Amino acid sequence: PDFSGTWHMKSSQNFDELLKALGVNMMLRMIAVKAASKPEVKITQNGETLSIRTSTTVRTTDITFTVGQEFTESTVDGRPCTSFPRWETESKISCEQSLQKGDGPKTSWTREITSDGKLILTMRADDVVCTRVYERQ
Ligand code: R13
Repeated sequence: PDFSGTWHMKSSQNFDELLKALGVNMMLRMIAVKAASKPEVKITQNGETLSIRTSTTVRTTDITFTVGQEFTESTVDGRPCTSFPRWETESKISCEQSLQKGDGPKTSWTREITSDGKLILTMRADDVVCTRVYERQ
């Protein structure tokens, strides 16, 4: 599928719980949750290579990866990790993360294009799942 486009978030569940599971303190969680309620996501895709820019007022992240190849990124709480994205289905990328240093909850994300053209992002930390639904601008 085609992930490319400028995406706006329509709903978010459990983002605060996710940060809590990652051990982020209440003050930083409040700042992060507020900023993450109005993100802008820009994706460009070339075959199996995706670049994703996720912008908020307090934090912008850029990742570029090719499905099937390891890359370095950060967990949502900002810890460097090695990530391995793979196709879980024809329209869903599933990415396991492993921390470069230290221990923490097991983290991963998925990004999926639904048949009605929405982008669904999930982020996990152990058994906590945050689900965010995006629509094209
Ligand atoms: C600030 C510092 C404290 C930590 C943090 C974590 C996440 C975020 C901000 C911060 C934000 C994340 C947004 C994620 C989105 C994901 C998506 C705990 C490191 C800077 C407060 C804002 C938008 O939908 O793809």
